[in-house]
Amino acid sequence: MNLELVDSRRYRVIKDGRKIAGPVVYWMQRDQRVHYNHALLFAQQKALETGQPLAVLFCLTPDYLGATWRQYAFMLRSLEMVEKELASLRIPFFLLSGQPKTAIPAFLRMNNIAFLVTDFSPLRLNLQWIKNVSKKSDIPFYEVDAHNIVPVWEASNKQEYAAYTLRPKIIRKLGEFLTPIPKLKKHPLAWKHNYPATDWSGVYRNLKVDRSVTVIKTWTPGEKAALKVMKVFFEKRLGDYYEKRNNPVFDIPSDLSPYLHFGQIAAQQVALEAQRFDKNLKSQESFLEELVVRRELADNFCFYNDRYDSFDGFPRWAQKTLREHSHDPREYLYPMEQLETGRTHDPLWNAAQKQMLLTGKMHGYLRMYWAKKILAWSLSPEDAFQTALYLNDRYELDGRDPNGYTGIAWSLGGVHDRPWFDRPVFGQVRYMSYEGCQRKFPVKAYIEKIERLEKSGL
Ligand code: FAD
Ligand code: FO1
Repeated sequence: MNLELVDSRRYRVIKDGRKIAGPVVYWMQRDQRVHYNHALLFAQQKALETGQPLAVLFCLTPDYLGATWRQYAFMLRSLEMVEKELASLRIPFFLLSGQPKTAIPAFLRMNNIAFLVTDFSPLRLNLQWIKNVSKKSDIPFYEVDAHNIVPVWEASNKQEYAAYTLRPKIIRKLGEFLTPIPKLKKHPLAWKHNYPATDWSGVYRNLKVDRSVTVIKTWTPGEKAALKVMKVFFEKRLGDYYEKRNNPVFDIPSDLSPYLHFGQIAAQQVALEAQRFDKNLKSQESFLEELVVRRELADNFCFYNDRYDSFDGFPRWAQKTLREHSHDPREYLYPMEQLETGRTHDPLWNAAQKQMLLTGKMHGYLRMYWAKKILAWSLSPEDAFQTALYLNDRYELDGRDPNGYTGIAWSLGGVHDRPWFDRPVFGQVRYMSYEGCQRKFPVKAYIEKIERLEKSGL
């Protein structure tokens, strides 16, 4: 039977492979949720067509791009709930550990798997993992863009210059792709043998990871929590989003980024809900601009520019102007330890850094100012990129994301931006100043807010 649960433009064939009879597996990486997950739906479609059982794999690697206990705990506690929810749908969840290139092919062979599906990430490491696994297995292997509303390869076939060049291409296709996502069915066929439930306490105990970066208790992980955060945002704050989203004294933005980063909620589902919001169309529009255009512009940048995490990924005009100013004297230079603990001469920058340390999420407007000051206080733009990336990915719950690489590349190297007037160190890269922030929002009130947060010991 041929049922089309997933639009065929949403997946790519990694390997045609040899057709055999056997179970279907979804190797979950980026989209760590059960519902509204196109990759899982596609795997179920294949299993139903061939009358086979279906399972989900997750390969836990301890050294994922410098992630710390803060991010792993948020991710693993959510995967525990994924396992439970899948079990209620007769779909086993297997947590493998180690490198995917060994763990995944071994599982496929041991269980005589006939069809492999995974989800899509534009990041180099995830693409490398897929290549490695594909080389060591000969069954059909498909990759599904379950993260973007318009699949990245459908939206554009090249690196876009800026939001205004991608926006019309996305909007033109929203009608076909921003549609309700089918519900996952309870799977009719059980896995053919018994299997142990995951020993989660053993996983937490044995995970080799930097535990010096604490878990933030105020963040509840998982699909259910993500839906609650979305609901509260729509009810209480979306109405003010247009007016107040850039004022860090209020906490207007959705707080969905950690859930979107780990795929614990589907952007497509958030967008469908946001479209129903009619209290303030300007707010609805500016939220969708961020959630859809800005976020998919970041995937476009990382997918088509393989130097997305370095100076070489900047547009040529920015590389040229930054080079011309590479010998300009730096007013301040700080060692990592002083930046990390938020002890510079700039109280606004310190407050933003401390907000990230204490809450796991810096306000979006201040991330631009925060990164640009790192450019001003680093010996070179290359150093600045590495410093900003290290701090961002070590402390942000939403770190290690295409949005992060792109946000830093925008701030330091004019990606998706344009040349401005020439000035020391920055050249024509857009500059942001303390006074400029004061014109936008009451800086002192924000600094006091973070001081109160610090004293409250959270
Ligand atoms: P909302 O305003 O509620 O936005 C909703 C969603 O839209 C976000 O969750 C995000 O998925 C998307 N979005 C919003 N703003 C942007 C943007 N500027 N670019 C791309 N997508 C956007 N975002 C991350 O997810 N991880 C990061 O590590 C990260 N690092 C950043 C570093 C710098 C220097 C800059 C300038 C931006 C960075 N961003 C990052 C983008 C943005 O700041 C965050 O996505 C946003 O602040 C998340 O908060 P929210 O979900 O409450 O935002
Ligand atoms: N993906 C995995 O498949 N296995 C992991 O062990 C893993 C750890 C991890 C830790 C922090 C983090 O921010 C992301 C992590 N991811 C892991 C990747 C993530 O699920 C996404 O695939 C990418 O971050 C986005 O492309």
